[in-house]
Amino acid sequence: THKFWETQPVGQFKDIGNTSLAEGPIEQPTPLSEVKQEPYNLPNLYEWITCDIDSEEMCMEVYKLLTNNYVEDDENMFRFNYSKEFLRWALRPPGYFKSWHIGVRVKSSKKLVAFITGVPARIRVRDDIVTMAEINFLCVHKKLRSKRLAPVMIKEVTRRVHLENIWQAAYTAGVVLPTPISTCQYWHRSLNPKKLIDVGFSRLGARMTMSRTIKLYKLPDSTVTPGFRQMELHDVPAVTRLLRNYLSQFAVAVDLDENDVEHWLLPTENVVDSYLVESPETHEITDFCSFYTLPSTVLGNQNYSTLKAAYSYYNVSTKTPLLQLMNDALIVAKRKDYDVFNALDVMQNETFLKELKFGPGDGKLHYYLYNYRLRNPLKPAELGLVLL
Ligand code: MYA
Ligand code: JJ1
Repeated sequence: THKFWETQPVGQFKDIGNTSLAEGPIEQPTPLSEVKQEPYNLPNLYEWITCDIDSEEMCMEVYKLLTNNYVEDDENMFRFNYSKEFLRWALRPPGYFKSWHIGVRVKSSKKLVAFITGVPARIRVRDDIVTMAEINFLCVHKKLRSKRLAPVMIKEVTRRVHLENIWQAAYTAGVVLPTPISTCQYWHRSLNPKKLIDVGFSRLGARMTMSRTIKLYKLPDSTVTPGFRQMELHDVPAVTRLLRNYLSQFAVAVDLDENDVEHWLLPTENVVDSYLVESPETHEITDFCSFYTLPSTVLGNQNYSTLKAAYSYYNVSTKTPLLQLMNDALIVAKRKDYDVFNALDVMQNETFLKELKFGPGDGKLHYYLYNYRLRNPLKPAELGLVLL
């Protein structure tokens, strides 16, 4: 019942728990000369393009395709609205390949109707560091759904990844496919409860009034941790050391060097925010927290058109209790006018979610690896990886 996924080198449902299968690559690499040199065939009306995301026009076309056709919640009330600046950041990390930013146009009208991307990343799986593609932003225009275009997009990105001599990938999806390495829960912390209720993102709890709800979620105006400040360029070496040491405890985690940290974690307005704690005495960097900005379009509401959401990214505590660090993150997000702070139950997030008044959402996020088998699924707390 997964006609496409059954043909791919991914963990199959029938193999779950089969201890005779070793962990690691499912298929061996082939010589590059044996990788198909021409793109896969598209239905005749369509053509492949490589997107130049640096170009303002191209970036705008991608932005519009995603704004109108990308991921929605299960009741179609909200749709992810990644900004152009965010897309440029997400798609141009150190060592990125332009050839992995793939679009499909209608030949006659030149209209962009589908998109898929990859970016390179080193992912550590237990003791092995594997160069992978992180696949994201798979999107087919609403009017072209269920025509089996997605499998062609996936095969084409796979071919272009293989051409760079990379043979594994990591991706997340809201749908169940063969076979998740882990299934995570979304949690939400209201910052602007009145608006969240007005747009249908959350509901007034039982025996709760609006004023009691507003009081429940109130936060102080300023952060409490001495030495808490924005990350700056000169912090990159210290933050890299802190993060690498922290991420070493997880079964699957991203492997970040200083270049990666500069790209992924140095603050970029309305894209990514990072804060750290510099000890007022020793000037040591002891703690770190970060979130990225991903608004959602509110579909069909009279009063509001967008929801401003912060998504927990990478957080490390060595001196400041994680609870206090994340409470400071909530305080800055509130001060910056975010409506909600979202987090997955990855890494050590379980330890603060309930206490800081996050509630479970109706969405789950499944994590996947391509051409790499794990014998058993992981607990979310064993994941040190957040995809955008
Ligand atoms: S996850 C975000 C995905 N995007 C959205 O949800 C946006 C809104 N939806 C759409 O645009 C369409 O519904 C999409 C499917 C494009 C998702 N991941 O063309 P179809 C399988 C993987 O008739 P459509 C993200 O971006 C489905 O099971 N496969 O369907 C990560 C079926 O196969 P099978 C998916 O609805 C993406 C087939 O597609 C997904 O018109 C990672 C049906 O195709 C999904 N999210 O289009 C991609 N949804 O029959 C994999 C459906 O077997 C990367 N399908 O069940 C793999 C690694 C590649 C690189 C490897 C390198 C070595
Ligand atoms: O945002 C999500 N759910 C919200 C809105 C639900 C609206 C009706 N369906 C939600 N709100 C409850 C909040 C409440 C606040 C007070 C405390 C209790 C909780 O649950 C969900 C996540 O929960 N988001 C989605 O469904 C979007 C898609 C998620 C899959 C993403 C796939 C990503 C692609 C990867 O590259």
